Amino acid sequence: MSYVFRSILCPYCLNQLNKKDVGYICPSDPSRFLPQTWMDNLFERTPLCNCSECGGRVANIVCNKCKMILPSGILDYKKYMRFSIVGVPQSGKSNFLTAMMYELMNDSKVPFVFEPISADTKRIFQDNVNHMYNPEYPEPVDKTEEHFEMPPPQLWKITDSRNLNGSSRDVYSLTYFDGAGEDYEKLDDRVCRYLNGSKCLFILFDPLALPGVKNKIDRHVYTWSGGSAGVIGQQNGGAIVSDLARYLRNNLRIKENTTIDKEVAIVFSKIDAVRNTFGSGSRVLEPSPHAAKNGFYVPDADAVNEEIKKWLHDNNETAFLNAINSNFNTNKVRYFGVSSFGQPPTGENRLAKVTPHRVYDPLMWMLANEGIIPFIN
Ligand SMILES: Nc1nc2c(ncn2[C@@H]2O[C@H](COP(=O)(O)OP(=O)(O)OP(=O)(O)O)[C@@H](O)[C@H]2O)c(=O)[nH]1
Ligand SMILES: [Mg+2]
Ligand SMILES: [Zn+2]
Ligand SMILES: [Zn+2]
Repeated sequence: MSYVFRSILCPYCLNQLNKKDVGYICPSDPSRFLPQTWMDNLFERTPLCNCSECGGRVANIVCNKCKMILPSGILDYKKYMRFSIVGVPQSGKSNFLTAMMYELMNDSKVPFVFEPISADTKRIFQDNVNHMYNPEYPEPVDKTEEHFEMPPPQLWKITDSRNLNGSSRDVYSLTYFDGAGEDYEKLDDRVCRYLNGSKCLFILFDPLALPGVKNKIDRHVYTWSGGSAGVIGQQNGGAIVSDLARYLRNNLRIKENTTIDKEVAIVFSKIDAVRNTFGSGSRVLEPSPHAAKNGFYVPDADAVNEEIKKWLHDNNETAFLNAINSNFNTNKVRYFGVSSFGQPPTGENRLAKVTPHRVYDPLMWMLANEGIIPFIN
């Protein structure tokens, strides 16, 4: 397929790659570099390898900056999306990402096909799904190991299946990292590029870490939901936000007196465990309407946003709200409430059948911000 070379994003090192930053190698012998012929150049196409083993196979594409082999379709993607997910240890990141991707892949109302495109992504995702969605013995996914460097990026391909009559489909890539909470204390070049290049930040907060909420929760539910494992059990909500904001500022190289000007989804995880702290008629506890509405349904999102702010206020977490307001551009902040399991664990490392709740709302918001799905009013 021919294409006009646009700058692409290396999903591994997260550098923006121009034509000269991309190389072609023999699929059978990675040490053999293949030049583009003048015809390849003219038509902007990937060269073929005519060595005896390959016999005309399409060459592998490599990133000249990090030397990783890039996904074969990478030059044809329409958009390279990244979101960053941050959250202290045990806030629920890994279970949330697993539930989000699994539900997106399996909900017939979602008009996109999601596929993992690297061996690491497939392995990690499958392993997590085998835990959470195990028909006999569902259990939470394991705690993420702390990494000496960055964790491997999780790479997904998203194919838009709405344009069924057309011959070509829009294809996007989505990259995120699921680090251990402890990784987020480090400064690293790649983390900087990753955070800087993300238009959208997902910040996961564990409602059980909020002093105003935690005393209202059944002790078993609290313990089985990782409530006592969090290292920040003693901090108040405002301090948790300030710590995260400091980490983001350092990595984004933003001064202390400027707000963090990105779209920020403030996502409260584990909503199942704090159900009883929401009033009757709660919108947060209602199922997500977005997929059925074929877009991001703003009236619902606004109601959820307001309800969570009020809930924080009613639970003496005004300091949390103030810390968000003083660190972020409030016009770009939205509050979400999700549950990866749908109901609290039934024992230590023991789940009932998982029925995730609203897990893909933040991603729907991001897709709307990217212009891929519409905002519906
Ligand atoms: N009740 C309830 N508990 C949850 C939910 N999601 C996660 N948990 C619990 O929260 C704890 C932490 O979940 P993880 O997803 O591993 O959290 P993490 O942020 O990835 O943690 P690190 O890998 O240590 O950074 C586990 O004990 C989970 O069982 C949820 O939706 N509801
Ligand atoms: Mg984790
Ligand atoms: Zn690279
Ligand atoms: Zn070859």
